[in-house]
Amino acid sequence: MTNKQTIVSGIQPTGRLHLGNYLGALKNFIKLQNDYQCYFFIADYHSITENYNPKDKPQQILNLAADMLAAGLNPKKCALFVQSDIPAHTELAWIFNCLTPISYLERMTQYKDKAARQKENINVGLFDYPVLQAADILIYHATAVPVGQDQDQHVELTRQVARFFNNRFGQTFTEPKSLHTETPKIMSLADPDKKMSKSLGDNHCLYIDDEPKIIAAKLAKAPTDSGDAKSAGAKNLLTLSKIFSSEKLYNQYLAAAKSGGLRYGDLKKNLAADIAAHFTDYRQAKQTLLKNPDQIRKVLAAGARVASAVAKKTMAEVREKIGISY
Ligand code: AQP
Repeated sequence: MTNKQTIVSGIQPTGRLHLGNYLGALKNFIKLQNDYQCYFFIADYHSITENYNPKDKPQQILNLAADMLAAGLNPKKCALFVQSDIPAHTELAWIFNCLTPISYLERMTQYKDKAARQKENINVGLFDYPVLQAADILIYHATAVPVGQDQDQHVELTRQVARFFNNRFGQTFTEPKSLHTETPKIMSLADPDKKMSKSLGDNHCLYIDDEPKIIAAKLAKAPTDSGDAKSAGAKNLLTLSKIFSSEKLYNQYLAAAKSGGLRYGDLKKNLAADIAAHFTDYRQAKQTLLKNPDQIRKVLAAGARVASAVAKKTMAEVREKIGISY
């Protein structure tokens, strides 16, 4: 047993990871695994609330696991597993469903956005997604959840669900808080007033496995301004430069912007090279991992064993408290 605090977070296997997913979440997972008891999962049950092809899903799951490992998650330091391998998540979600008012879910902005995007498939799962997310988190008694800013409303709901349960059945769950990086909301390249999201399209996202040439081409097209870095697009590029460029270069850009003479052509070229260099080792490690999918499956199975032991213990307590243990 350890005295470390627990954190939980998941990423959906819905496609390639972009800089928003990396800078808002995964980069933090890699840092936090050294200090926390960590449960990181591939949120396959969440991902089926959107339109998808079942033939693609197994590879999407393996790809995401390869991404997370290649970027720096160490299976000796964290439990990395697939959500559906721990059926207790969905079991607990059902119990939470019976405590959560529909009106709370109707307020969720992500649900409203996604429902508007997939009008032909506004399914109950999409609506109930935050309750499953509450179960994902609370089942491990997490005290914190490393996520991007877009997930704050869901983490707040998780706290409310914990309260509903504790008030009705006695103190059981801890109320967790969001943990943000210094970049909790990376904006789209093509439309910097919007959050970088896969669903906006490839030209909006820099994927962490994009080849250097593609990174340069995408950045070259990103909208900016006359040189004072007051526009959302220029601010987004400076945010990226703060992370990926040398301090000296970043300070030069800031000084140039102050005098209204920031040359975005240079910034974009240097930034593209710095981002490509940052992910070189990751890209190679991912290719190596994908050549051995059985190794990835072994890591996921080991992670599931660790998660399952904790989840089972929580469920035994929950069943007892809600009165279905006979
Ligand atoms: N733009 C972003 N900036 C910072 N953090 C972000 N996250 C997502 N976009 C940004 C964080 O990434 C983690 C994984 O999120 P997810 O699996 O739920 O992916 P997502 O939010 O579905 O990613 P997309 O690209 O936005 O997908 P679509 O377009 O399908 O909705 C989370 O911690 C999230 O906060």
